[in-house]
Amino acid sequence: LQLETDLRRALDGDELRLFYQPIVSLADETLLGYEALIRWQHPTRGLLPPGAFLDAAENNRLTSRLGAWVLRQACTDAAGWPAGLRVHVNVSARHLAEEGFSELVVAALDESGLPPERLELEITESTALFAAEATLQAVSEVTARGVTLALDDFGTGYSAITALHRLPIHTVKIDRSFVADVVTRPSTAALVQGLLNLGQGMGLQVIAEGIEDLEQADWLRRHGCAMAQGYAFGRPAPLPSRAEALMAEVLVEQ
Ligand code: G
Ligand code: G
Ligand code: MN
Ligand code: NA
Repeated sequence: LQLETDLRRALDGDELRLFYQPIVSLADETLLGYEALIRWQHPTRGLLPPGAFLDAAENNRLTSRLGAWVLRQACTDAAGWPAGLRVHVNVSARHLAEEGFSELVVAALDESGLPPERLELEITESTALFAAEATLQAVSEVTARGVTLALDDFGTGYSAITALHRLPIHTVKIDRSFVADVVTRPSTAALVQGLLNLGQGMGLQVIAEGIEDLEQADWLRRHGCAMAQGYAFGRPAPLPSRAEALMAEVLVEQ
């Protein structure tokens, strides 16, 4: 299989990239952190989105290699950011259930020097809902150290509310499909209001995803949503290289 061969080469070489999308406070638009989103800089096919290769990785037992690369790279990158900023890393259900997952997280934190409180792992509702004993164990080991968990795509799974009871969730991310219609569709507005109430009532952090315009941002702010992510605040993008960052500092100082 060409894709599999290519992916093995990508993992051995230097073809995978992490893009970062800002997560902001809706009250004042201050930067709170970034979500890491994987891309593959393929030598002939160009920059590939995760949909083009994550399933192939899962089916070829490359999940843990790919997941380990993402975790290590994200922790290393985030360790160089200003101290308040957190990093969100997407974790697949399969990787989370694999033996050695919690040891990997601990190693990524230790090697990078990133304080555990600055790492949030994003999982999907089905990951939480169908979590096996191994997953529950891995989660309790990493959360005991201070790493937090976010429930991604909240509201789209089979049973969002049950998922909240299965694992120690810290943050829920309201799926962008709801945000897209929140201003124009009263039934979606009611649904999002319900999700916000649920999150607040349970003492969870709530992030609205996929905010594309200021009307959506305004609606969410007025209805009590504290945090947001979306094209309106920044698209996923590579971090500036060290050289560019230094150059920017020099320019600011002058
Ligand atoms: O990055 P996009 O812009 O295309 O992301 C599409 C999907 O891929 C999202 O659901 C996101 O959660 C998932 N995804 C992005 N990066 C990673 C990653 O590093 N690991 C896993 N498991 N999923 C990821
Ligand atoms: O499932 P997850 O939330 O991890 O995926 C994030 C995905 O959402 C990525 O594919 C990212 O590129 C995409 N995304 C982020 N912000 C926006 C947005 O404002 N609009 C749309 N359409 N997609 C977004
Ligand atoms: Mn995510
Ligand atoms: Na999402």
